[in-house]
Amino acid sequence: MSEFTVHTIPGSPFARAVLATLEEKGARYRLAPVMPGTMRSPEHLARHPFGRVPVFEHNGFVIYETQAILRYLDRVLPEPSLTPADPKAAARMDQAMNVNDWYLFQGVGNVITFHRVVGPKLMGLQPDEAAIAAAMPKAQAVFDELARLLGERTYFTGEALSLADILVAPQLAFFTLTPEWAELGAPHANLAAWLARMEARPSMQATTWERVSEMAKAA
Ligand SMILES: N[C@@H](CCC(=O)N[C@@H](CS)C(=O)NCC(=O)O)C(=O)O
Repeated sequence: MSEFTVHTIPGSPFARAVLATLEEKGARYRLAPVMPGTMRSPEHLARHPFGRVPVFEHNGFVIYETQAILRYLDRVLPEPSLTPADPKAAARMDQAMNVNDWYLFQGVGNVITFHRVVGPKLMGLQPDEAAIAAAMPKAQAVFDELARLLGERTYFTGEALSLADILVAPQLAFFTLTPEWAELGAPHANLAAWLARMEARPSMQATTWERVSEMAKAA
């Protein structure tokens, strides 16, 4: 029998994308909690040489990098498919996923949501207002582009959910916990409505920070 294990700290948006994909596929899985402060431990570095989460295991096969994990899951659990068959729609999916990793997370999410949410909640840090202000012009450009890419579609690639939606939604859900959401996300009615659609999905409801914390406690 397949055994899917996700190593993560509760709250990680990248890990939430993996968990939500498993939920969308109706797969059973196990959460292996990584304790805050242990990301650079020899034990975790053996799983992830860059000291990050998530790390994923399937019957002894270990892999990190969220996009690789999501695509692997979509291949080993083909139903329902989360990759469009149409080449242009698939390219749009890949594009949005790379916008997530290269522009939304780097220098935007890992600054603004770190200083507003992760640092205060997990490390007792005060937000670095100067760092947040410096990240805002790039953040504005990324949110504008995400809204443009989504357009009037139901999901990023059309009428059907894809891996792009599942990767981006946890990052944007994190932004709704910050005051910057009012400036970045809320003015884009299409993006806000898409996020509401995503957050209403059982896969997203099953993988909130609170639900993943409960899974971690029960593990
Ligand atoms: N490229 C990685 C990014 C993973 C990542 O940055 N995860 C964050 C949590 S959401 C992390 O582990 N941060 C810990 C750190 O930066 O020390 C992926 O796609 O999995």
